[in-house]
Amino acid sequence: MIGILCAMREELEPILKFMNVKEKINHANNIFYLAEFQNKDIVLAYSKIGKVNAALTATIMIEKFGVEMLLFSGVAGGVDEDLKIGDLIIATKTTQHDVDLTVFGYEPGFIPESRVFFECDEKLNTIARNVARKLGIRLKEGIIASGDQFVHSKERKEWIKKTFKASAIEMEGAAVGCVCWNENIPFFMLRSISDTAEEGAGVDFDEFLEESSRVSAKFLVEMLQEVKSD
Ligand code: 3QA
Repeated sequence: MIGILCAMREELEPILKFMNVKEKINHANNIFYLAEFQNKDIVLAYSKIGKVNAALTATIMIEKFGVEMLLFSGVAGGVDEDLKIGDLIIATKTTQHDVDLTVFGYEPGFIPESRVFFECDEKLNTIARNVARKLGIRLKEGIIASGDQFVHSKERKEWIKKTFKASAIEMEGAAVGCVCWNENIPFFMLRSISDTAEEGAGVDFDEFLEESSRVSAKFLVEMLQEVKSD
């Protein structure tokens, strides 16, 4: 079973269009769509916004539905200069930019017995790179930083960029990364840029959420054809 996770309904809908949905299961205020796609069993859901919601849905996918890998698709605020609205990025690793235990001498993002960065699965990232090359699509990669805030200021964005060497910002990736690291499940994170996380990001986000969600969804579905599952 493959798990596909989004944060928002708008991010999941363009993926569901490609799926043959067999059953819908309500659990913990989430809807889990059991689907088939090219003979692969898939469970899909959107978690709602933020790290806590994403961690809950990711955990249920692993513990209740027994997924063997988790793929995330959605939108993000671009940090790298060359990331334009609509561009695609995969995470090499994810981190929580709003974790601050620095007064105790820990580096930003660090939690004792946990870690600052959660690595994404190299095999899945290799599949993504190959699919991008085959289709002639530009696919960036880099660190993606997550926090429970919609970033809309140059100052906060620059701090996150400087502190974590982040290429993009969103609100769920590190939560799913953390759950998958603890559960020892391969994790893949794909995002299409909806805004640049500066002043005006809210307006851009509203304008580009739908289109960028579609870009990410289409790429994920292309990729799914190359993903092997049991
Ligand atoms: C926040 C969404 C959340 O799931 C994280 C979008 C895109 N740009 C970002 C930015 N900072 C942080 N995250 C992001 N997602 C927006 S919800 C708005 C309310 O919508 C990624 C993201 N600059 C209401 C329904 O339309």
